[in-house]
Amino acid sequence: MSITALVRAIPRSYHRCLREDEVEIDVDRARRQHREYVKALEALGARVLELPALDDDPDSVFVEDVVVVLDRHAVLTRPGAPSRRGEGESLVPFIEGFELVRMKAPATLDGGDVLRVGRFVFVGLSKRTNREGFELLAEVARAEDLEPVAVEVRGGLHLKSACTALGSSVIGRFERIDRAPFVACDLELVDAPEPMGANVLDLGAGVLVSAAAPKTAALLGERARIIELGEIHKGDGALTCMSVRFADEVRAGRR
Ligand code: CIR
Repeated sequence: MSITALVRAIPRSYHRCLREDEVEIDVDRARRQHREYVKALEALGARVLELPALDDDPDSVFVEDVVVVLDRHAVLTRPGAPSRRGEGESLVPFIEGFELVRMKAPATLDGGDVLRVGRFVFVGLSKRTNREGFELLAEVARAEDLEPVAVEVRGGLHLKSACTALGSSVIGRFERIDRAPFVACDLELVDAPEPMGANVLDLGAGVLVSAAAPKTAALLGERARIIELGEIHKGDGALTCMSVRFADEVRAGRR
């Protein structure tokens, strides 16, 4: 199974991105880290489509938040942060094989709150994703015979700041989210030994792990591919948020 990954280059304005801590960001270093991320995706067999930077949208490298791709549908989200609502439209040509759904107000949802594991679609109710956003995505998921599950996110930015897929299991920090919704779906849970270990990117051929999560890398052993993401973490980003991945390359745009 080949994977297509849409990514978007770091914009010149990245140092002005939304973030919890006003730490200074080195845009050139962020660009180097982004290039390493792209190389790592390719090394694990992904076909990477790199979209041009949107220099006026400081958060636009975090492409996962603006579109959610299921098996047949792509949902263009209405991000929780108003400043991010112009990022999605230019992605449309790249997902042209999917049935497009545009999320409308009052719904808000960030793709960082959507975790697909098998036929389950977990959706975090967070600072960025509201109940209406969940309901809209749930309707689309049900149309594909997938099972939507709402999960309260008690801390941090997104659901996937707290947990991500590891094969058919879920690895996470379960002080920020309840285990119960995952246990009810019979999923195996793995405790991430450190906060940055909650967001890994499993591409089957290997698992990308942040250099800020050495214990998690050790736990995963030979499957781990460690990459440096310091400037990305400063922008409250992690591994999953910098790409939108889907399995069927026939559906990817041709531009
Ligand atoms: C934001 O606050 O929207 C960005 N600075 C970070 C978004 C990270 N996205 C993600 O983890 N899915």
